[in-house]
Amino acid sequence: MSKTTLPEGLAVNEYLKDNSNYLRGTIEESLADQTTGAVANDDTQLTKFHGFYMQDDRDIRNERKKQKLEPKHSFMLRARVPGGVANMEQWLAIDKIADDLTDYGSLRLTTRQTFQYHGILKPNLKPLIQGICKAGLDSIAACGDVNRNVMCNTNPVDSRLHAETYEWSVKISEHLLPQTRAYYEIWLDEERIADSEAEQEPVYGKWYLPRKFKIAVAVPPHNDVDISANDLSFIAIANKEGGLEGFNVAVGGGMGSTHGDVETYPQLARVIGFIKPEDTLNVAQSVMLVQRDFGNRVDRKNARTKYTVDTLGPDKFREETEARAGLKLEPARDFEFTQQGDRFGWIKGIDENWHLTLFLEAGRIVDKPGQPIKTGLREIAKVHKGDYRMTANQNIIIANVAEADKAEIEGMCRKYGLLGEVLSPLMLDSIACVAMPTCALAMAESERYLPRLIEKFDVIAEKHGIADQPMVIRMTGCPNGCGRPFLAEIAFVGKGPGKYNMYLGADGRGTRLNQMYKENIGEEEILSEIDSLFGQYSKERETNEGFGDFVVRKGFVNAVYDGREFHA
Ligand code: SRM
Ligand code: SF4
Repeated sequence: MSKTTLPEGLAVNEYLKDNSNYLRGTIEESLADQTTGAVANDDTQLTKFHGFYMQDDRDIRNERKKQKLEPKHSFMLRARVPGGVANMEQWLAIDKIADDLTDYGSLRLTTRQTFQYHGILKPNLKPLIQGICKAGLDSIAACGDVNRNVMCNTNPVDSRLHAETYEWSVKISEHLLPQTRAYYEIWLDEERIADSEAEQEPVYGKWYLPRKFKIAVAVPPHNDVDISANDLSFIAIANKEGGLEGFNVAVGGGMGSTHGDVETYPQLARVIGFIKPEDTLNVAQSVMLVQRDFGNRVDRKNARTKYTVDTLGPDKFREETEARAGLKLEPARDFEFTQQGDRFGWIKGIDENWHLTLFLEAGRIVDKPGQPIKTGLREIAKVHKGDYRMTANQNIIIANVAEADKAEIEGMCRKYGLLGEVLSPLMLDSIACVAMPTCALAMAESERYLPRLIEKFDVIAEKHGIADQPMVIRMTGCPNGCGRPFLAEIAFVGKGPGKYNMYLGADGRGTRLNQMYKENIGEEEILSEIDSLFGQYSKERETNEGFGDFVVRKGFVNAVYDGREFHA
């Protein structure tokens, strides 16, 4: 290990990165240690840059403690799939790896258009990573203080604009990948070929970023990627021919906060200008470098780009971006988002192919009694000639189906319970983060609870005659915000077992934050609040008024357009 050249007083992760020899650390030694299912503490921070986290099964944590056993360690791995597109050969490989190399035997689609495996035992990590790489995927920079999986509007083929923006999301992802060969050496047994800093990390440098960095590309009017949860967003602007004129650039969105700490808050992305398509990579890199250079390296709770933008101010942030990019951003162009979430059912693309968006409960792909969806997606993958597209809302699109194959695909979806039941608008627009039993930070259930809670909301909505009214409802097990709860019309954020803070008032378009309405309530109180609110909404709403707009108009919460007013 080299001696650090960093000043004292920085966040501990800064010294870890500095000493890691470009993300190698002692990961190889940790893997070879057969006395434990864990990896060394410092390595748990570095493995995030390689796409995986150490976890333990929290359902059995106390029982094992009583038996004086170490926690049942296993690993969660997240793949990097820019824009969420997987071909069928890849899907079959992804599916088989879940069966062969994970304890849970499931796949979990995430809120950032990729998938995770849970329950990977240490000896299975290397074969698993080799398996996904063989399928042409990887997990480089899926987590860690680097640019993460780049999101893009799903259904890219429903217009020329979508196809072009998807290409940009892939290029941005490739352009901002860390250059260290650590991943290839440790997991793919490649020779070490570079040594100098310039060779190893020409853009990031030795200390990478102060914190995670997230990018999304969106095509208005659909805000399915929730641009306001991203450090950097590119909002596509169409030219007269329907192609890509360029992008508005938005910076400093994010969700994470800590209960009771008003210094932390979710924030909306701010638009700082417009660029031509050919400047996209340069500007993406330059925004990231402003965050690299100005982001807070002392306090990780204050280190995301949203705080850097708030500290510098959007104008200074733009000037610093322009200085690094060597260009001036043009004035932002007009655009409007009209909806979050996915568009379910069949959509026809410009190339005459069809695309079918399917709802997956909290993104979990596993065979359930009467609903063998994992098997179904596998069997469809064996005959489907197009691809699958993972959405930013934990759902999946069977994309590029020829007219002649449409009936067969739809029949298979019905057979395997992928299309079988009629789902309520509340369920379709819901997101639940993973939370228990794998997430180390969960304070309450989410994935295993929200769908059952929404079934109860459906009964209440029916009673008040508003069962056909869409509403964006999200739940997370803690305030880190993985299910983007602060952009939901109704949100529940875990406070403790069975207890949630309830938030109201986002606009259903992803352009306004919600605000806390009730603190630390359990199911009984939640249902009573929902009953009262739905009752008032059904009687007093204006024509076409969404639920989030209604609760703001009625003064239940404030309209929050700046995260610094979130706690007011
Ligand atoms: Fe997240 C940490 C799961 C999207 C904000 N997130 C975690 C960890 C890794 C917990 C941990 O650090 O030990 C969770 C693993 C749970 C598990 O068992 O799988 C976790 N995050 C997820 C996923 C799987 C949720 C899901 O149900 O789909 C999403 C994976 C996305 C991906 O594929 O890359 C996921 N996380 C998000 C999002 C949503 C987004 O990006 O659109 C956010 C809010 C946006 C943002 O970043 O501001 C988000 N995750 C966080 C944070 C808070 C960051 C902050 O600024 O404070 C943490 C904790 C941290 O970083 O310290 C976190
Ligand atoms: Fe875990 Fe909290 Fe993220 Fe849910 S929001 S997955 S509980 S870190």
